[in-house]
Amino acid sequence: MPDTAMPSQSLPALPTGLLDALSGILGTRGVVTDLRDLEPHLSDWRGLYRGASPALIRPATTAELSACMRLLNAADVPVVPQGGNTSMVGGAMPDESGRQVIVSLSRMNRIRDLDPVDMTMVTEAGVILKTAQDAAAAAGCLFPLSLGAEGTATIGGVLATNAGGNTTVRYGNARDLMLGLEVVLPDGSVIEGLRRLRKDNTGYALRHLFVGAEGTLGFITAAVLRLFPRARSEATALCAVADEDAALALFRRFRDRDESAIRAFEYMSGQGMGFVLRHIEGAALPLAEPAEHYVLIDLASSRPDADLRGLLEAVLEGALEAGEVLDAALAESEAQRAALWRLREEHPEAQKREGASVKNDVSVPVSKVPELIRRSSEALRELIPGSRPVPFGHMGDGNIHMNLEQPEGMAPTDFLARSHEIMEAVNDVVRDLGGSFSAEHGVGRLKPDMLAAWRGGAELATMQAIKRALDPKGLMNPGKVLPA
Ligand code: FAD
Ligand code: 2HG
Ligand code: ZN
Repeated sequence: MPDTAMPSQSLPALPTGLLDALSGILGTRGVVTDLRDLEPHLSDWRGLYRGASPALIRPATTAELSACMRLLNAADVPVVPQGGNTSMVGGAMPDESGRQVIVSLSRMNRIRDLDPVDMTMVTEAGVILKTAQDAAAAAGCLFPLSLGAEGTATIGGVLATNAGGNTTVRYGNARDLMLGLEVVLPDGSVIEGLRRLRKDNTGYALRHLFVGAEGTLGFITAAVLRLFPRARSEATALCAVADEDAALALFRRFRDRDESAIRAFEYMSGQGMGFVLRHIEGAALPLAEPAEHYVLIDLASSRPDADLRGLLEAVLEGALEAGEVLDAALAESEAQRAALWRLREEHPEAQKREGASVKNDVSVPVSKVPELIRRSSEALRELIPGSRPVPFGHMGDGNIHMNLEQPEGMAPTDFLARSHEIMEAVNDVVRDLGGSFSAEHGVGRLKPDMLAAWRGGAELATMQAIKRALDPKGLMNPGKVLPA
């Protein structure tokens, strides 16, 4: 559970000569030991953890990382991979022991290749997600993974967490966008799997082991990513809908009419939208009046003549007549489209500004989303009177952020002390609906106990056997994902 231990003030010694040996491989630029420079790497975006570390190393090539890992592994030094440090579950945090070396691949930030015929892009792990999107766009293609942290999160990080985001409903998770991987194992050996093949049934698909492993099995150093045709037609709308069932009914209307046109289908509650309007500068609701439930619909097609505006209007007209949609604003320009998306993407920041919150990144079958929202909200309000449920997220793929904001006036520490109960209240509903306690953010340092409870028996035993086989000394991102 969240903790707030302070970092050790004096730098704990690594084995004698190790820092010099690492500097010998990386140069002085590649080894950071100054506390001021380490500082941003010792706490996480949510402010749940504060760790300590003797050093952060920054290899510039796969060979350098491999050489460093040979040394560190031989010296029994635990390591923590860190990308953009946007993890929502403390996955990239060192613990408080002051023994864990942070490894950042931020200098491995080259796009090695982009091929618009194969529709592939080979990027190093330190490439920022937005940079990868922009490179694809510059070549007339699309790299579709899209999430609020895309200006900071890295390709290594999004693959290591199997990130989802806004476009999963159409393009799948990060895993589905990956064809090949280059990986440095804990002992320094390198899996050279940068194949760009659509078909490759040659033994175990090792690349998939490292996607979603959250840095517990090895380092992802580079990846072959899939590209897609860029959008040539787009249409976006924000709708006020009658209730959760109406939101689902609207999704089905679009799916029945043209599933291939749906790029994103996001749900937001009146509560969350209220926080955005209160805390985010320039945010404005383009509807006549506030509602209890909203949906953001984003349609896209690579066909220049796809009449998405017509599709949007036709479906919304039917839904208005049926009383499912109460009001709608259709983007008339790129600026309006961006403004609508901003109302959705600022939800995490607005919630943070409102006060303390507990996140529940859960998924259920799409048909159960309305029930999930209703039952969890009720359970949470009952658990902590005055608390404010803030469900929002990727309704089209069944992943709702079933978050809870503290009651107004309650001390944040008193509220956060109940994090475990809050998460379990939601998990009880999720379990009943056949869902998962972590849809896209992963397990990290926050939820290994849940993994034990939800994935026990042969499933957990197999995960532990894989961990032992690849990392027998338990030095790769210790304390993350698997229960102690
Ligand atoms: P980090 O946070 O640095 O690390 C994440 C994990 O990956 C850690 O366990 C780390 O050890 C490991 N890791 C990092 N790099 C490597 C590597 N090269 N090799 C092996 N392991 C590595 N997530 C979603 O899925 N969908 C969203 O919509 C979404 N929205 C977000 C919005 C905001 C505002 C924020 C702050 C976060 C959001 N996230 C979302 C969570 C987060 O952005 C993702 O988990 C992202 O994939 C993490 O990338 P990163 O580079 O920051 O990785
Ligand atoms: C999103 O969808 C992210 O915006 C963050 O996954 C969700 O803040 C959250 O709980
Ligand atoms: Zn999300």
